[in-house]
Amino acid sequence: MRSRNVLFVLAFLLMSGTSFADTATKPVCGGRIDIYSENMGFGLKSVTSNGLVQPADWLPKNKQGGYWLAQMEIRDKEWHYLWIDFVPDISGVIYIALRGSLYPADKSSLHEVFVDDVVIEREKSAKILEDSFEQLDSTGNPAGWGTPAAKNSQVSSVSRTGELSMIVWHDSPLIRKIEVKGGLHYKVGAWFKSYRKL
Ligand SMILES: [Ca+2]
Repeated sequence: MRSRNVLFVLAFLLMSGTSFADTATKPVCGGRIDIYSENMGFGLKSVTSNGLVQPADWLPKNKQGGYWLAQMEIRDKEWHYLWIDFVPDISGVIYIALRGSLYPADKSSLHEVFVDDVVIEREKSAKILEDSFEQLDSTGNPAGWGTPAAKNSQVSSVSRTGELSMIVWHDSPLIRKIEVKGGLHYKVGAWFKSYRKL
């Protein structure tokens, strides 16, 4: 059964050769959610998503279990919901980053995405966070969120709900940290929309 599946995948890859070329010349944008423990010091397990989910394969093997990401391609003008669900091995601090998919820096304008309406939920609990990015703090970032560099996030009036959303891309994510309890399911979901004129 396994070998038949491998053959099927190979056949599919051969048949879809042209679409790889299309993707290379016309990058699609994508929404992405990263979750990682502080210093990748503890693992996150049972990770599932409605998008493509993977560990951080650029990290050393012993750190990969502490950093996961989920991403989803966006090929139309609609808002799309992406979620990632996980269970921390132990209690501690985790970081959540909302960003766009990775593309070469010289194509940055092709993969900026709007993000709005993030929800963080914990098993056996009420929602622990619901944010439509309507409140900005004195630094220009949505309250409770930061950016990796010393710059403000980009605010947009293209919103899914309320009046504002944020514009993010791979190198310009919105990040926040939350305390988690080991052994419980957490789910982070957010809505993404292409910034490009499609
Ligand atoms: Ca909003």
